Amino acid sequence: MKNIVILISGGGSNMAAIVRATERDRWAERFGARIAAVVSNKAEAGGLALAAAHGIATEIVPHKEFPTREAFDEALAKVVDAHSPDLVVLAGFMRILTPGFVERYAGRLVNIHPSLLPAFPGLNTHQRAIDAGCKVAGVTVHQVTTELDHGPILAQAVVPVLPDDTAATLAGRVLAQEHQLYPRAIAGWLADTSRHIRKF
Ligand code: NHR
Ligand code: GAR
Repeated sequence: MKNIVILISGGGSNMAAIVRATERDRWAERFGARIAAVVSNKAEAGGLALAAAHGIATEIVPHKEFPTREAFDEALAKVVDAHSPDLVVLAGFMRILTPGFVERYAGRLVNIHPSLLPAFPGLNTHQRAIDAGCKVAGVTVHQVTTELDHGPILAQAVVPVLPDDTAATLAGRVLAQEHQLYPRAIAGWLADTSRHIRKF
């Protein structure tokens, strides 16, 4: 069985979309894959209850309890490794990861970023797209490398920026696309690796 570990910080709506996709599209049968755990750096993350309700293990590693990023990432890696991950999925995870963490999961660490990368890496993407006068915005699923929001692009979706958009209305339109795109991109990754396993 391929184990997916999802890291969240907040509402977890992308995580919820992935959980729904695993059930609706029978990822266990089709890809031999399951969500092994959902891990949050914030105890109050709304997604934890939903994950638990679906019978998924949940863990909290509160970043504020660690003196350095390295110490936090080491504790996080221990918790993640306890679930033997084949794929680690950042879904609204808000802590920048150290090179040590990224290298440990090289090739099996993905993120969803709410802009059309390479435009607008970092935070506050929707306001920046509006301020730049962009006519389209969107979302990118990419592999995570040590350079923030710069890894190889796996999938993208585009939405229009409308004349009266605020950061909140644009974020909502982008988020609806995220919920379609992220499960599809992960299913694609899973299908790819099963093809390799069959080949060798
Ligand atoms: N880590 C690495 N090494 N590389 C990436 O590409 C990463 C990453 C960790 C998270 C998600 C990313 C996004 O999609 C992500 C990609 C947090 C910040 C940030 O500045 C920036 C980008 C992303 C996530 N975080 C602040 C920090 O000091 C904290 C902000 C907060 O807590 O609200 O870590 O946008
Ligand atoms: C999503 O829009 C995601 O792309 C973005 O935060 C939202 C999380 O929503 N991620 C980042 O900004 C990472 N820095 P969710 O918790 O409901 O999935």
